[in-house]
Amino acid sequence: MQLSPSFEDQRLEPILEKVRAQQRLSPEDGLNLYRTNDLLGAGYLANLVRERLHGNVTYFNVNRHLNPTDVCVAACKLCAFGKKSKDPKAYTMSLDEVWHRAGEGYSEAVTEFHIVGGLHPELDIDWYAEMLRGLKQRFPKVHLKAFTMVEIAYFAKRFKTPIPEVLRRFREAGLDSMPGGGAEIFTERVRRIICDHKIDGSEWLEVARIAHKMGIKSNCTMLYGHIENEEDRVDHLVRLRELQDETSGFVTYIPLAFHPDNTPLEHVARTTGFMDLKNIAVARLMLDNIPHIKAYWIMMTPKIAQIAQRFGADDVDGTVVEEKIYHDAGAETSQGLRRNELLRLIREAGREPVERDTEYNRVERTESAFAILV
Ligand code: V47
Repeated sequence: MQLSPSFEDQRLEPILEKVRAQQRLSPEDGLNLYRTNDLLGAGYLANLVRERLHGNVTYFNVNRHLNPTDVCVAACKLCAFGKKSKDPKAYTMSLDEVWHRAGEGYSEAVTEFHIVGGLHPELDIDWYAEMLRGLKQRFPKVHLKAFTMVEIAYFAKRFKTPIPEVLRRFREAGLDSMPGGGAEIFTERVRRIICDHKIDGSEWLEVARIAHKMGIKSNCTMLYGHIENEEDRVDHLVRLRELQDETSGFVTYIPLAFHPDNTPLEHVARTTGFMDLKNIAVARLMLDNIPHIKAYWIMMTPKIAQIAQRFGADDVDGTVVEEKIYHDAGAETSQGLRRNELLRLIREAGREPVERDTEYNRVERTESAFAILV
């Protein structure tokens, strides 16, 4: 027998009916979910979907972030990471440094390198291909999740090379999949203010479409908690859902909370726990065709990421080791978590931790490999 919850907000009743019947939610349902104060009601609904898809499992991975350069020709108001090349604080690693840095965080345990950087005005396409090739040679078992749609569009323009050709060259050099960054908010009105130097929303989706059609999977994101409204967020989710209907290429969606420190939008208030959990829940309900919803602990804090596992999230990201984009923007979380800390975070939420690789295959650890990690 199914227990019927009593919602504080009657607008959630028809959504419950749709969730039970596994029907697609409308943009209006999305707006009602964003507007309700019945967070527990929204979380209950999202948890129904999450448990239907993933049971009691929460995924995590052992990964390492690499940011080869923070030099960036764009000057997006949302960003505290990118620097002009003349800025004395800017850095660009040599290829040897990238490979060395990858090795520093590497143990037998790492299954993924997550590689993103600024839009550098001078590095050429061979440099990037060589970086991937060198990483693959040195760490053949590690999955290379590299370059956002924004970077790929920039390379295509700067190297006067069509997007499919850029992707083909990178795939040949070792690229396995792509992260979900740079999507921000697709609505032009907002994009013009927070990231007017970036490709527009349709172009972001077009690069994803091309990659997916070439068999390259990716993640997707949305940046919330700045100047966007509920309509902008629903529009963003619906556009991701439409592309996913076409390509099935998105693996995981990650809502990213805006961190204002050290950005020109410093006056914007930080997101609250309520808003963070709401964004997880609405995503799980609206994105019925994207398999995984990630509560990225670096951005949400480990405490909120833990609770998010009961509000629709089935993934908490990974060990990360060294994080720059959020920490430059004032994140107070640590830069990495050890594997046993992730395990505790998940177990104490009453979920079963499953270590995964980037493609969500289970990673089984031998005793000796495990000993390195704890
Ligand atoms: O693209 C930049 C955002 C993204 C700020 O694919 C900011 O598995 C908040 O995309 N405040 C990078 N956000 C992070 C990202 C990501 C993270 C974890 C996993 C995956 C994945 C992807 O962070 C950027 C941009 O959208 N960002 N500046 C800021 N001040």
